[in-house]
Amino acid sequence: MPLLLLLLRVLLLAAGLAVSRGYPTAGAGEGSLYNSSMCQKSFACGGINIHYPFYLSSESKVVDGVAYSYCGYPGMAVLCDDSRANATATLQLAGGTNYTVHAIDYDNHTITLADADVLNGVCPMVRHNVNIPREAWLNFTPTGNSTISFFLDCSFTTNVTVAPLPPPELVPINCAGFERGRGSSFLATQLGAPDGNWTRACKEVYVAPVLTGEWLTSPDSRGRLGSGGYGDVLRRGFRLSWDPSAGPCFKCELSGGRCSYDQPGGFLGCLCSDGRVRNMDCGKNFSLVSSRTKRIVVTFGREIYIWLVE
Ligand SMILES: *[C@@H]1O[C@H](CO)[C@@H](O)[C@H](O)[C@H]1NC(C)=O
Ligand SMILES: *[C@@H]1O[C@H](CO)[C@@H](O)[C@H](O)[C@H]1NC(C)=O
Ligand SMILES: *[C@@H]1O[C@H](CO)[C@@H](O)[C@H](O)[C@H]1NC(C)=O
Ligand SMILES: *[C@@H]1O[C@H](CO)[C@@H](O)[C@H](O)[C@H]1NC(C)=O
Ligand SMILES: *[C@@H]1O[C@H](CO)[C@@H](O)[C@H](O)[C@H]1NC(C)=O
Ligand SMILES: *[C@@H]1O[C@H](CO)[C@@H](O)[C@H](O)[C@H]1NC(C)=O
Ligand SMILES: *[C@@H]1O[C@H](CO)[C@@H](O)[C@H](O)[C@H]1NC(C)=O
Ligand SMILES: CC(=O)N[C@H]1CO[C@H](CO)[C@@H](O)[C@@H]1O
Repeated sequence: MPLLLLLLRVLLLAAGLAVSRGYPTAGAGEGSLYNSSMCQKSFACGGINIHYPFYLSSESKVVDGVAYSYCGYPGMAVLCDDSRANATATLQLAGGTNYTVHAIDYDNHTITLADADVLNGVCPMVRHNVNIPREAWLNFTPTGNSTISFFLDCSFTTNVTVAPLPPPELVPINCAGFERGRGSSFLATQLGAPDGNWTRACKEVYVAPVLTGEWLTSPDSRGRLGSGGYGDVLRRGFRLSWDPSAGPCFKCELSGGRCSYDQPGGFLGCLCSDGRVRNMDCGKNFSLVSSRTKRIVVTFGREIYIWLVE
């Protein structure tokens, strides 16, 4: 047993040396302490499990002297309104527009969102485009996305110089209670999303991202789009994805750390499990996995060492 302990102590010392040797020219913030409670929280909100790289928007802390910093990726702050009977997880996109979080798939790095404005009513009004803030680490998924375009308050004339007549693929929105100005309103799915000068006849044009699916393509569903079917499609939401291997975060996370960013999206450092902030990564970490009478198993970063003891 004493031999075992001695071996361990030597190993730990070696690990300490290896880690400290990795940072001979530490930057200003290297090794400063952070409040480790900011990374540990996983919380349930509206049935959604929210954790890194998402974070509660109210959970900012001072990291490396920078206030309002987060443990998570830029633009992935979740507002949890738990004052209501049913808590709702909300993600804000550009312009402070609110999107209700339907699901987060941490394995596939996708989040499904729906415009909070369209959740109620058979024929909801679309009031804006979806704009992802430039600093946010979110993007439309390369597959499975589509769009519905809305052409609101249109007044067509027969004078083609003013605006030519609309293409026949346009679907009139004929919901009772769908009021937008004096003109008529239309929608078009991506398959037939026509572009052209005729849109000048419409006061407002918005494009809403949606998930692809048979609800867009089957003749039955398409027939119902204009009389409220579009509301069902919008409520299913749309999907955004993030790329965890992008940017400085990749090395940090590989070493077991969590990335910290400031409010405008600047990388602050790697938050390590020892409670310290590092510039790039946490170095190779060292942990004793098991020690039996004749065997010591140790992981050192992603390497595994097994010692057999006499
Ligand atoms: C860390 O943050 C938690 C939660 O906000 C707070 O209760 C605690 O006092 C903080 N610890 C330090 C050392 O600032
Ligand atoms: C809360 O949500 C559940 C499931 O989404 C629903 O069945 C229930 O009616 C909601 N309760 C309130 C008070 O909105
Ligand atoms: C988004 O939700 C927040 C919190 O509920 C609210 O304060 C804000 O006004 C909403 N933004 C818009 C554009 O409706
Ligand atoms: C998500 O990933 C799992 C494997 O981790 C895969 O089976 C599944 O099809 C993926 N789902 C989507 C929607 O891509
Ligand atoms: C069509 O509109 C243009 C521009 O407003 C106008 O100059 C022209 O006289 C109109 N043509 C007809 C046939 O009304
Ligand atoms: C749209 O109108 C502009 C002039 O306002 C014209 O130059 C252009 O050719 C028109 N485009 C189409 C597709 O009709
Ligand atoms: C050590 O590194 C491994 C993989 O590199 C990681 O999964 C683990 O969380 C890290 N442990 C600590 C305590 O940082
Ligand atoms: C906005 C966006 O990323 N759209 C993509 C949706 O998916 C198709 C392929 O299915 C891509 O071509 C688009 O670029």
